Amino acid sequence: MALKLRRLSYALGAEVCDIDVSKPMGEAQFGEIYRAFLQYGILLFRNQDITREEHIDFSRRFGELDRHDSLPRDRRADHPELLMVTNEPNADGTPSDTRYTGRQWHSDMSFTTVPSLGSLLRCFAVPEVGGDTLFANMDAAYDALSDGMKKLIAGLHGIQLSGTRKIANEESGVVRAAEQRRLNPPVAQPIVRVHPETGRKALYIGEKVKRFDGMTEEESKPLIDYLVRHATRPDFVYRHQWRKDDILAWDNRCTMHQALGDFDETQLRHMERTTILGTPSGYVVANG
Ligand SMILES: O=C(O)CCC(=O)C(=O)O
Repeated sequence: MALKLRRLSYALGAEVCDIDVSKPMGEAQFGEIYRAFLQYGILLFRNQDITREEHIDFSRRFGELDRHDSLPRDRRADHPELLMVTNEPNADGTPSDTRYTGRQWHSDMSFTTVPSLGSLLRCFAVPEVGGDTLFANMDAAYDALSDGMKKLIAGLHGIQLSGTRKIANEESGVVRAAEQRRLNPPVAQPIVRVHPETGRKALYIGEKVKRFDGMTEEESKPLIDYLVRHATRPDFVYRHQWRKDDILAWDNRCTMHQALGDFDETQLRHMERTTILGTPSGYVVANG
């Protein structure tokens, strides 16, 4: 049966309707899903009241899963393939380490030399209002640049840092950021990347990029800021309003995203993410 798709926005994204991802799925049906994933950059599956194992099994159809060794504090002890994004306090009452995950424009695992192919985020609980996530189409953002700008950025590499969360000022956040940086030395990634499956060029920028390799921060910042601003123009962005049991799958090779803090922090927001391993890219820099 042909896949029933509903577009989410002009910029990117489609909902796959009337599907239960925990049910057995043949190669042909998954092939259709994967083609839609490549075409739309984001796929939404609603009403997926499934187990953690089923989330993991479905994610494995997209590729080999990351066990999150570069983010050991954030993974579930019982399922290392699942990364927590939650404001639920720890058992001892201390605040969750992952409550501010994703509060800056980024593409998953860009700070490693094996950036992610894609991620599947499952929503367990959302606040009454807000807690939305923004996604930007980085193919469209690249295409819209002038030829002059495309030429200027063609050979540039951006140095991506881990542990750069905007809100990490209390002690646990500072300790966490230091650990992250120890585990993940700075990595330079091309500012323009070619999608290994679609062949399309995409901007590979975000708020984890500190400077361009071979340039100072002061020299780099205006262009980094411009490129992030350009890529996140409303024309290129989809804003997702979560419902419980949504699963959103995104292609990290041609999108970036940001979790918003537009909600009452006393209400529970709980997400769990699988991360699909991508192909090697970039190089470690000694003087990040
Ligand atoms: O919680 C969200 O909405 C997004 C989390 C995020 O940025 C991530 O998992 O990479």
